[in-house]
Amino acid sequence: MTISTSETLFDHYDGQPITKFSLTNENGVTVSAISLGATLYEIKVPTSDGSDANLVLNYPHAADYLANPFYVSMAIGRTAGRIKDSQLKLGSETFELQPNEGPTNLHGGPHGFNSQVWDGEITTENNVPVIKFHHVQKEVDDAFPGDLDTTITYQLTEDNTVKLSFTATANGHDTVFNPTYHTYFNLGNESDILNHNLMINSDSHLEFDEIKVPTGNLLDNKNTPFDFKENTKLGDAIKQMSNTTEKGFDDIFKVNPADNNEIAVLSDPATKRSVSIRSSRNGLVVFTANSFTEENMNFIKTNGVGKPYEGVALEAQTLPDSTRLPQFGDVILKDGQTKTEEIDYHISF
Ligand code: FUC
Repeated sequence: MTISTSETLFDHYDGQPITKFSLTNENGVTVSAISLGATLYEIKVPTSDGSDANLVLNYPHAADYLANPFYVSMAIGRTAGRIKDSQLKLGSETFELQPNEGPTNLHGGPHGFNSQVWDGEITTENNVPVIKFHHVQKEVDDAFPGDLDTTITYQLTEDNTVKLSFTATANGHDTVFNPTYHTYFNLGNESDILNHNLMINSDSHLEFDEIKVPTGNLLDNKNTPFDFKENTKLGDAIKQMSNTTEKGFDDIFKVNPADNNEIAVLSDPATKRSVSIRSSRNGLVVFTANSFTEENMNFIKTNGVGKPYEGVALEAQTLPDSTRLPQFGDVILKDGQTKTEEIDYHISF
């Protein structure tokens, strides 16, 4: 199996060059990433008319990625999700993080992984070409304890799996590490995902307070619009949420990874394209882009206009704020310790 690679100048951001790196397999599948935010730029698959289709939302310019609060397909860290009152409890200590949503620290705060320009290269790992991004997330920049030496690797396999792996080492203090990708999929040829089907290996989702901070309670999915155990048309489920403020999903599902770590499958019946999401961790955020607006959402897919339900973000992670709510998991990285987390997208078309 041969993987061909390319590296091109994508744009400039803040005076810095932003590079786009690509991997293409012999089936004609391409995955590309840009160094701003280590962002997943595209997953392209061949179409029957001899062209190709991009399965994730993207923008023409680097600045578009930070012009709105939606983290479009960007790397998220040190911690995905919301930390109550921006107070990170770690052992007997409490660290004051930087708030970026009212009192809350969201997705690593204002200086998280997504806001950084990463050092990128195409290199090989076990003789296979990979895209590798490196960045040291500094305590002085994001106020999380300790420095976090972080590498994000993209690999594309011959069976059309995009393998994303995050490896981090804590230096100077114990810290937390719960990365994800904020990937917005739109697998079809339409400008929304209402006709997509979604299956999630989940029996429950998280209860929130009025500012979306988890209370620690789990709510049963059964007999509610949150039941995605069987393949469910997203448009039907979203319609059942029409009397909620959100008018769609912005929710955290507790998931049960299958033997192959599958936690969810998104599919588009019209084009027969699908993605199986694999992760060994216990959480998946589903955000159906309910609050996308026309402004500052310069999507290539819709020629410069954003609209609700244009994509669905599926964010595999450990359930959030788990140093406050230890029943949600353990994302603590001890000083000097190294840990790897993985998310795989297995594509069919
Ligand atoms: C998800 C949501 C948040 C936010 C972000 C863009 O992670 O949980 O509410 O809107 O996406």
